[in-house]
Amino acid sequence: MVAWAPWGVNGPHAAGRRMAHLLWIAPPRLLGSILTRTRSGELPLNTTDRLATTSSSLRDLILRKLTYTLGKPPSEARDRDWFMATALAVRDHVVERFLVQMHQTRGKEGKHVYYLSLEFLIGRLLRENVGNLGLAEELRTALAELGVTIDQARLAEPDAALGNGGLGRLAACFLESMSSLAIPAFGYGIRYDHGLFRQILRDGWQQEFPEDWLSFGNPWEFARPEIRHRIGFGGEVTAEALPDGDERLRWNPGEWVDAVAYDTPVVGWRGKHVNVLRLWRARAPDPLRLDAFNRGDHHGALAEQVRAESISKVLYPSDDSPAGQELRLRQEYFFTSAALQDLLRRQVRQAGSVNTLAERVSIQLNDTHPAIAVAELMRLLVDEHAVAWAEAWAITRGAVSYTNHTLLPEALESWPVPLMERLLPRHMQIIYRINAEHLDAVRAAHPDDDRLLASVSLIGEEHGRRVRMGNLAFVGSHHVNGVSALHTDLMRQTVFRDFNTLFPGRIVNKTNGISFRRWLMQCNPGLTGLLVEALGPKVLDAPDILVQLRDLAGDAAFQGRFAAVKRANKEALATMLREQAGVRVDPAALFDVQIKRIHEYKRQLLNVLHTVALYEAMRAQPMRDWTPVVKVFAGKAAPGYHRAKLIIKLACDVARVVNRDPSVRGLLKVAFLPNYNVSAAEVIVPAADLSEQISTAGMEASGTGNMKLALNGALTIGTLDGATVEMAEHIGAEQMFLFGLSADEVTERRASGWRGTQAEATSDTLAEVLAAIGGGVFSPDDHGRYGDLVASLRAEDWFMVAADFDAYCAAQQRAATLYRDQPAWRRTAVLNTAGMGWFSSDRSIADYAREIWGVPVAT
Ligand code: 26W
Repeated sequence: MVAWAPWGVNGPHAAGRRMAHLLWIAPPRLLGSILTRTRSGELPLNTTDRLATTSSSLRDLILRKLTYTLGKPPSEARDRDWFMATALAVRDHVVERFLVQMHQTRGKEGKHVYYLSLEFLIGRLLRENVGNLGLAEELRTALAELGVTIDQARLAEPDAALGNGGLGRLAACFLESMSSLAIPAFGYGIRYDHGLFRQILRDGWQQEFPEDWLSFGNPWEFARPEIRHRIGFGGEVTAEALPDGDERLRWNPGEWVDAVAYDTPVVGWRGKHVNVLRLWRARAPDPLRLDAFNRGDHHGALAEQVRAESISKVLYPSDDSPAGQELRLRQEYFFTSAALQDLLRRQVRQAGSVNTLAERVSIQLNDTHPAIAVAELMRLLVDEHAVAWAEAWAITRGAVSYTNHTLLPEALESWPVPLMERLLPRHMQIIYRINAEHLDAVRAAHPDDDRLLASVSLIGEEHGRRVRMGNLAFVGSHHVNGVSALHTDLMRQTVFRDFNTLFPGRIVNKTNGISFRRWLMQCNPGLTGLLVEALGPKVLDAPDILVQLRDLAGDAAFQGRFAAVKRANKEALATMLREQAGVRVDPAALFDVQIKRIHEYKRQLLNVLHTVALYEAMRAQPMRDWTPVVKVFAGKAAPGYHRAKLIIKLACDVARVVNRDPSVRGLLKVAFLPNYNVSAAEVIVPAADLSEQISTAGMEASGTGNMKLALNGALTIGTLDGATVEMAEHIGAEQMFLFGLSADEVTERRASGWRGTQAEATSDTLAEVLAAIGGGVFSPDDHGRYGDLVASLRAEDWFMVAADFDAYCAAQQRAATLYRDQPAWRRTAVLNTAGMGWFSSDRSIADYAREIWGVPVAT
């Protein structure tokens, strides 16, 4: 068996094209009927009809898909058609595994995990599915025979961006890991027609355009029109007297929307297991009001449909900032209710009743976005399944757990009570009752502590009465977790301090991880091949053996091969920067990358200030022996986040000036790559030398880009924030360029009334940089453009950009110096990869499974 079959990179094959044409003229015999009727106990496939996994059978299957499903002859096929045909062929293999698995596990399904997330940032799936099925080599040959390269097909796949950033990408990595660990799981989310916007930079200003990932169809998904749940909104609650004198409350919604299921299979590593990502699409129960249409009211006839379907139209592009709109609440309730109705139906079908729900399912809430689940599950149990309140509460708390992903106060969701009362009147009653019982218990344990009651109440009174979704999620969960050790500690000390006292032990840590399949094996086949040669194929299944690389870190020959892989990846990135950012760079230079959402706390601005400082220094001493540096920026700003958009503009303004200035002799280049997404990351991550993880300490919950970059041999320049702290423990702090204030020091500074002018007074460099930017050196067309930005750094400096500036420049200096000693740099790069085994999302998921979900994991 081939242990590692990376994607080949071949040119187009003219001979193959001719062959494809001949094959098309004489299409291969249709497979017999593949599926037989499945009664329980019967194998769902005729063994004689099982798909073969040879390259020729794959070739025939692709050709058949092209011909009969897409209706195209090979001579007419475009790259997109080859992608579709290939994906459909690969999907058949996925389905086959799924059916066999269903047969094997029927009746002995273990506890199921349900991962509820408003975002799944999936990216492309072809390479992942092919890689996990072990079909890469066969597919390469199959496509070559058809005259197509695997990359032609691969690059034609749209990038599914149903998420904003870290939280959504984490959900995608977690799903893949759950399949890889054979944990029975469903992902539940929304099938947005339009994912995250396409970013275009016009003269350095971000502009947003709708993204249309479904316009040519999605070959991975199965529409399930028969799986549909009714979701209510508005209306009123009525009381119905029961014969025993009790009353039963009934919600009569004023409006209905249907949630229709679309299933995407998620294949685990080595095709071990297939789970399903079930995304809901909103449909109006009645597509058309025919009476209105016939009256000539054509808009009115469609109004309900438009209103209903707007729920799954578009992803909110907010990241760490409140969305606030009613539509967002409708989205959250829509998918949460659909998910819960769906899993309850499965529970009743399999177990006969809802009573054993907590033993049979684990419901993980990805942030507070699905937190309404606590009230909705209560409603379904009490109102629809006639479970007594106390028992329903025990079931709910036994089944639900919640992950917090941010401490930023402006990102903690809360909904105005009047909006909730209008949209979800029954839920509001339920929340009041949960709150009353919760506060009674608190009062009993802590009499006369009004501050405590106000702090842990589910209703906040600060900005009008609002339902605090974090508090609702907390009381309704058996475990609440943070996403890095530091973040979890800060949760205990800050947002959930009082809850932590009331419910000691409920808050646990689950440090994030990344899928090594996507973020090493698929995006960096060169490095993967080298690792397999050095450590054996076991490294593909047991990433902890990466530590053995430490023995090779000083080996000149190994270093040389490691560096050669990096060099090839840098050449690929250089091509992308030329084509997409219009910047020519030298692949020998130090590639210093910062790729993530643009946000003040992530401090792209600090990086830009350093860029300006370096530029000024190079101009002052042009003939010094400078380390050549390429600064790569990529990331999107929330459309309404003006400061973030201004920071993008500044990076572009600086790039324009620096890249054109002959006095720096090309030793400093700056590129802002537009439209950052998962696919761009797959090119940038393997090519980076230096990874910027420079958030204000205490503000980045975890970070996962930090992990991707270090795994691929980038050295980190960073603050002790999020999971970077734990990376330093695993890699060794001396192998990183750590700098700046700690989280505690940031808190102290803020409390002490820190001002950026204090830093400016002691740093000539900072003073010069601020003067240049503020004075319009980079904005000759608009001298005042950066006046406010610079003023905010001189004043409160909330994000400690001025405060950390000198320490950051010193760390940059250390990096530039080390880069000149290539053997030392390479040794450090190898040690970085060696220390990253623990950051696999398989490890994260195994921790969730054992410590939160109570699900067995095969190890
Ligand atoms: C209500 C507005 C809103 C929007 C997005 C609030 C919160 C969010 C997310 C929680 C922001 C987010 O993506 N957080 C990131 O989650 C990653 C996965 O855990 C972490 O690695 C990042 O540090 C964290 O910023």
